Amino acid sequence: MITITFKDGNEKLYESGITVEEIAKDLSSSLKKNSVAGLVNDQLYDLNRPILTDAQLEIITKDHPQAFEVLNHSTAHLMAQAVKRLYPDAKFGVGPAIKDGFYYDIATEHVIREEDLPKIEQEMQRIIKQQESMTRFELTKEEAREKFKDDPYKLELIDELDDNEIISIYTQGEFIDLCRGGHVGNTRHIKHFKLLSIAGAYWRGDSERDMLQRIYGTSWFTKEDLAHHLTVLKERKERDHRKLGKELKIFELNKDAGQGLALWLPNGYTVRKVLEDYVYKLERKAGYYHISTPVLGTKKLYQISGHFDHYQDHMFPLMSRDGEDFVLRPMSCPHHMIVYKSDLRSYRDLPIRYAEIVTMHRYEASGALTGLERVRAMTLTDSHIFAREDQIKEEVLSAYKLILQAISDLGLAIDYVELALRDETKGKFHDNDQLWDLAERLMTELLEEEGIEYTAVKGEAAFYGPKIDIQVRTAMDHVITMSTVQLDFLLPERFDLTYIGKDGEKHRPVVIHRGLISTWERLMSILLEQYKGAFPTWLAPTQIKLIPVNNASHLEYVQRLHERFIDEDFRSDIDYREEKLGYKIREAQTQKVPYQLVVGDQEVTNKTVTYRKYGEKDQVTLPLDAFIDYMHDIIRTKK
Ligand code: TSB
Ligand code: ZN
Repeated sequence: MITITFKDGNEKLYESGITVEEIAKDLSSSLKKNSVAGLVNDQLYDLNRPILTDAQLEIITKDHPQAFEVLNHSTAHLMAQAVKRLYPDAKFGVGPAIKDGFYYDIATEHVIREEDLPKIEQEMQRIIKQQESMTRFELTKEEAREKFKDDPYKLELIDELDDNEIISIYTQGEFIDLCRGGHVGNTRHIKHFKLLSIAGAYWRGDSERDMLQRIYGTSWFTKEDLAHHLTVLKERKERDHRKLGKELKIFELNKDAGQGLALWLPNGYTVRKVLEDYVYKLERKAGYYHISTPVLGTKKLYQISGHFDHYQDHMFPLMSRDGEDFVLRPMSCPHHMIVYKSDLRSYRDLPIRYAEIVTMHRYEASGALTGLERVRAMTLTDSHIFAREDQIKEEVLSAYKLILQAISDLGLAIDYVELALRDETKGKFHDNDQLWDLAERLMTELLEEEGIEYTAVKGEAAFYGPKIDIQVRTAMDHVITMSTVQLDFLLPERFDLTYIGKDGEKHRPVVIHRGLISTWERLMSILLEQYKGAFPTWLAPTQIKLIPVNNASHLEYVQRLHERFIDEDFRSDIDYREEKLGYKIREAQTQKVPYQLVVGDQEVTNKTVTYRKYGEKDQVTLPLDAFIDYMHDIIRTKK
């Protein structure tokens, strides 16, 4: 007999070899129905794994935080068995549970396509009906090597384990798999699942190694939960900027042009241009001066700054000409330091705020590239502010406030503010402890004093200093940085920046790096997702779409309206095509044009305008001048 101690301290005697499922059944029938696995002495146990010694037991029920993981991991095994039945040559990499689901990496000659997924699901259903027990066996490393001798991936995993480690394998009908465990014990417990997609994945994430086929799926305890999750996924897809960017003809990504090198189409470029004009005015009002510096710089420049030592992983390789080495810049800071040094500075000149729309290039791993969200060529609304020490807090704060202003003008929602600090155990940060302590203290104090809520995260700082980052959540549920203010004592030292103080002596300024509203690329991805492609009028690529009911009789008036609108600086377009009226209206709708103006006899006779706003049913008729005033108001107030 063994003693089982429960979480609440109660004890009970059982026959050795009893399973979690049997204990659950003994306690109550509802507990049995809801049990998924067990924690035996804090170790995850399958429902059907025998308990052999005295132990502490917590039964994992469906509402336990670990239950979803156990279910999804079990479903991954189920899928692997089905795949192996359909494609007998299949070998398997890893198959973990992930957030909201699971995947399994598969090597087979058969190229798995979307159309194959229902077939695999059917086979999974068959295995569920067969009620295959998922049974655990423990082997020595030698025995495990023998069992998996035809499977190079599993052999590699086995070889990495300690020599005297006990290795567990699971059988499930004819299928065996290497696994630590934590399963639902029998395939009949798996009920509500769906296979979602297929992607390529390198074995061990290494691009030098085999490319496997990864099938993603998701598994839930109830039909309703599964249905709800599938709706969420569908909505996410609808909001995904990659899909919207294509439909609205905003940007193009093309293998031959280069991965992560986005091409801006007329609609995208128009929005970008409006944003650029907006940022220019905003910055001029806030005391910034604009400069322009090249995308190429010498290696030496980036050695002085420290980018070469701390940031090389993110840089494209060197280019050489006439015995000189060049880099494509990953940041503009070094150039801006040189601009500061182009003149003698006095304490009265500070702060100096240089702003630039900076095109820069970063090497990002190909697996990390995501539409416009993470690219390799990007253009940042950048600034470097040179200030005296006594001006630091004021300048960081006003940069932060300007960012909030821009975010509010753009109508964007932020997720949270992050204070990104260094991790002193990692080599990617500069190593002057004193400067780090000072910079981190100042940034923390400022956030506290201003009552700004923030989350501090170690290891996310820039190599030169701490950052205040404004984080946004994407349709794919990634958290990315939109805006940033960074405090830097390092670059002023490395470039030996000085100003003449009141005392006539040389002093060192500090540098504040500021990214206002990210790169145009990332900002566009955020705008597309947050507005679901329906830009507010002031940003919309086309603000007014003129649709003549009948080209022969209405085109002349339409043409006059169009010219008037252009004179008023509205972005107007005419749909001249000999298509059905309904078709043209529908297309203006799918292009999410904010104002659709259908022009017929009434409008021509009365010199009026009849518009329908995107997303609204009703039409409104106004005299032309009233409509123009109305549009100016909408655009000026950024409604
Ligand atoms: C603010 N030197 C500073 C600058 O002065 C700097 O470059 N900071 S940064 O590294 O944090 O980048 C600034 C912003 O660029 C980020 O906050 C992010 O919004 C955007 N960004 C960074 N990497 C990418 C990328 N791969 N694709 C698109 N945008 C990016
Ligand atoms: Zn910078």
